[in-house]
Amino acid sequence: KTAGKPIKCRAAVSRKAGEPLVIEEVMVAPPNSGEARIKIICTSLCYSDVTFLKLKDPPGCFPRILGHEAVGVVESIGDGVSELVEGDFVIPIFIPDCAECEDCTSKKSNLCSKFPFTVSPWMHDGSSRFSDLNGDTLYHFLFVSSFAEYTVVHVANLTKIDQSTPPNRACLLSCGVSTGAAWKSANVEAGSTVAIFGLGSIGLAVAEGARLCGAAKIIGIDVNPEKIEISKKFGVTDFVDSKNCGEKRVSQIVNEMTGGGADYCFECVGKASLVEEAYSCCRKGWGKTVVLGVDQPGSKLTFSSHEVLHRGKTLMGSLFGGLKPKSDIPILIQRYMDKELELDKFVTHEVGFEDINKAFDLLVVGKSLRCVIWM
Ligand code: CXF
Ligand code: ZN
Repeated sequence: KTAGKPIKCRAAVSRKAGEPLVIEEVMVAPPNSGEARIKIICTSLCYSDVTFLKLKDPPGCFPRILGHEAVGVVESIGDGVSELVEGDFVIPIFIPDCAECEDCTSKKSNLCSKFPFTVSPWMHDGSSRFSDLNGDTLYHFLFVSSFAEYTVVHVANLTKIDQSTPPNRACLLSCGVSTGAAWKSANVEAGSTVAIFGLGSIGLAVAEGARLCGAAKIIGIDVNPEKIEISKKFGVTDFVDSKNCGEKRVSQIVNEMTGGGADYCFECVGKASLVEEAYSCCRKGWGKTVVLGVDQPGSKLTFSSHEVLHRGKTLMGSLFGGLKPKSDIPILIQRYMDKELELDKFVTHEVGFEDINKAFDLLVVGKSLRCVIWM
């Protein structure tokens, strides 16, 4: 029995900005009140792991255990935990869902007020459950830190799933594919036109959802023309090569293709200039632009007052696609089990834990969508 005792296990530690992760033995403390210790079954790589590995400290933060897309099984629980028991299968999710604050009890918000989301190097109580074998503290990442055989996560950041769900598919719902499920919170209707800026996993997850919603035209926009073929599998019907628009702006091309703008535009890159482009090609009167990408902190958006004030458009920001983890994830899993939401095509690679750095290499050069890492 390991409950109540520290566990020694392997973790892939990010020791220095931009350098490969180092697999080493670490100590994982037992869960505090409200937390669970999880044995990770598999994890997958999201571009945010790359972004935070690249950051020089500060604001980068080392040594750190990255990773935030995963499926695990509960090894032990801390005091006061009633919603999980040992052996439960869970998906950790970086935005908390405490189930009791004004936001979590409202259908209209997914931004918990009890544990406000920040990119903190700590657990919610400001401490770490990880140390290396010298006794030095290792930092957490997005309240998940899944690049370890065991991790500790607050129950507000855990969604229980059915044990029959394939873990190497369910892990995608921890971040990228769920963020792209913003089509759900945006209520994309049958017959509508959708423009997607950026065809990585998030953009393709938007396309997949727009396809499920019965969108009539799904325009994919990317700097890389190699995305044309793959994006068709996700429902993209028209492609704009943004490096080859001649004199025209992408928004002008989308406005022409849609006869006045798309009903829904999604920004899936994290670039202020693309938010402006997306907003300029959503339709007057009812067009909605949803921002899913995350730009550098402090970046500024510029809009003309005419475009914002006189054209009836909506600009909406979100984290995790506006989804509420504990209620929306089970719905997405059901749609996967019903063979509607096709998660398989996002998984381009699968590797063993010892090859975790290969997963980074593949994602950085744009060769993979999602690489599953088995522990
Ligand atoms: C992102 C969300 C915004 C802050 C950085 C991390 N989440 C997941 O990739
Ligand atoms: Zn992510």
